[in-house]
Amino acid sequence: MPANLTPEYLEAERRYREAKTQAEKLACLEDMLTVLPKHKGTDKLKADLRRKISKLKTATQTKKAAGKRDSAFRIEKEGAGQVVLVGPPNVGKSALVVALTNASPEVADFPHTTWKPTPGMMPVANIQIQLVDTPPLTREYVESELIDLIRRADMIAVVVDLNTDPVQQLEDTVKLLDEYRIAPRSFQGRYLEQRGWTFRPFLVLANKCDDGTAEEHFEIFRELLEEEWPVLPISAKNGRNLEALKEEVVELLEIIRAYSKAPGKEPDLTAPFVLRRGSTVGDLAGKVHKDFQEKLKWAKVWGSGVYEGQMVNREYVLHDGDVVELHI
Ligand SMILES: Nc1nc2c(ncn2[C@@H]2O[C@H](COP(=O)(O)OP(=O)(O)OP(=O)(O)O)[C@@H](O)[C@H]2O)c(=O)[nH]1
Ligand SMILES: [Mg+2]
Repeated sequence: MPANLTPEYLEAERRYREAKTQAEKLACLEDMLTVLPKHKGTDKLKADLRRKISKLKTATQTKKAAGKRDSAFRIEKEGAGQVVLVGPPNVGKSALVVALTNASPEVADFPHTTWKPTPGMMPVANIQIQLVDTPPLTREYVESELIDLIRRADMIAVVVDLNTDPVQQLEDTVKLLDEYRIAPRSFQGRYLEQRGWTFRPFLVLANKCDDGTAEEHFEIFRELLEEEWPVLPISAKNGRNLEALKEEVVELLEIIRAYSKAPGKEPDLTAPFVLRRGSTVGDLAGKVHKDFQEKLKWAKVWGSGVYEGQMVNREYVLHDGDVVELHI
């Protein structure tokens, strides 16, 4: 064994020896390679690690192709929208899912804790939004199924750790996604050729903003950002800004809620119909009942921009909170 191996390396090696699955082994080997001191004495070891990594990757990829159909990475969408949490290892993605939903993925103080995605439902007022915890996204090993999962989501929340070079973490994540043709919705205009690209709203979550020192780190982070990101300083640990996070998610998903009511009855305000911003009375009718969309003649609306019970046609564009009485 070459001299000068650091405690981090030895710790990663210990985890490698204890790893049970191939995916775990692979991640440990990658960690070992990352923390391996770079000097002449470690060249042979480095080559050895690379060889092991490449062998394991081939093995896992062949296995994956065989069992693709019911993969853990196919998460059925539920609720008003699906938000996938992505980012480098150990930034607190799982901790956030624990803090915001009913799910309980494992949280631990070392990288590569999460191996498979876990969905959980986040209540926001009277609707539910699905959050999906994912394994870390790193350049060393990109799982194609993870990329597919991210591509299918309605929104991408990039989580970074304010205490460990968040600017670099954000840039690396965005760049990596860009290489797989996944980009922020706000960048759409910059791409001349848009075929094959997936544009989604991105939200940057600067996690571990627990106290005043972290707050200062956040201010520096924000100043160093080259893009105008929607960004929030948050703490999965003490709950800081988690309510603001929910509001921002609803805003970026462009969700509105509308309620249907029968003539002479009160609407059920606990059971909204979830629509995208810009949706019309006709769209709502389609959600209420397939027949309604075709047969709809007119509607009465209570809400913003109209007088109480104003008569409107199917083209009327709804606002968040509108109550609608459909007439066929
Ligand atoms: N101080 C502080 N620690 C946090 C916060 N959120 C998470 N942590 C800690 O950070 C460590 C990593 O948290 P995880 O939730 O496992 O991180 P992850 O991003 O899911 O990590 P991987 O699954 O490896 O990608 C744990 O020790 C957490 O307790 C936070 O807001 N503040
Ligand atoms: Mg995790």
